[in-house]
Amino acid sequence: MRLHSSYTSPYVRKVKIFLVETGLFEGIEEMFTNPADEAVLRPLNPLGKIPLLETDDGTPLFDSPVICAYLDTLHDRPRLIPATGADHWRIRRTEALADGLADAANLRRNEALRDPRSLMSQDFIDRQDLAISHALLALDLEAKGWTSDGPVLHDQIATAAALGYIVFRYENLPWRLHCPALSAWFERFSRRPSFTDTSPRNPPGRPAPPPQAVAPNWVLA
Ligand SMILES: N[C@@H](CCC(=O)N[C@@H](CS)C(=O)NCC(=O)O)C(=O)O
Repeated sequence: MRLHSSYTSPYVRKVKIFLVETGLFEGIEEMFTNPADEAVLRPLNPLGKIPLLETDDGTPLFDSPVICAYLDTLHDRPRLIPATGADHWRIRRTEALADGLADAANLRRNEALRDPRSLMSQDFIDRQDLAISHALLALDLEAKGWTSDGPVLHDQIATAAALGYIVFRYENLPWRLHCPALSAWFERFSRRPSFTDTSPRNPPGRPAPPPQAVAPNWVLA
């Protein structure tokens, strides 16, 4: 199998954490694909986005929730996404929440870096800040159930990937103060090899990105 990936994408990181946690990582050929490379990505994914998984029979799979659900059928450990029942829907919903957090963080960043700055919409940024703060609070509620002796399922993997992106891009956002359960859980999860081995980094040979034109805010009281 071949995974089209990148150095910083939280969705790619989610897939990679999933691969490590299920013991499937060794069987993967990782290919760093620039989404702007129309010739490689567009024929495989009409949306031109990564992550993109080419399965052993050459089938292209996207997006990250679909890839993870597929990968969960390939290993013989306990499922990270239970196939049925309330836990299935709870975990899928938390994945959607975590992915939405990453979406808001990503959209906000692109908007805050808009050039020329006169085109930047502060309203749009404010709306993403609201989504970021509310999503983090909702994940804090979820994290209250994630004890150190419980299993690490896909809800935690998706949350770790999104939170890793928040920490990478918005290191000054004071979320830990408002989300103590999430913060304590993240401290634990951050020590897992699946997390440390998949840290985002600036692409080789590319300069560090410019600082945010508009610093992120915790918008709730
Ligand atoms: N919902 C998608 C989101 C994927 C996504 O937005 N990927 C970004 C990288 S972080 C991308 O490829 N963007 C390139 C583009 O939109 O042209 C998933 O979960 O896989």
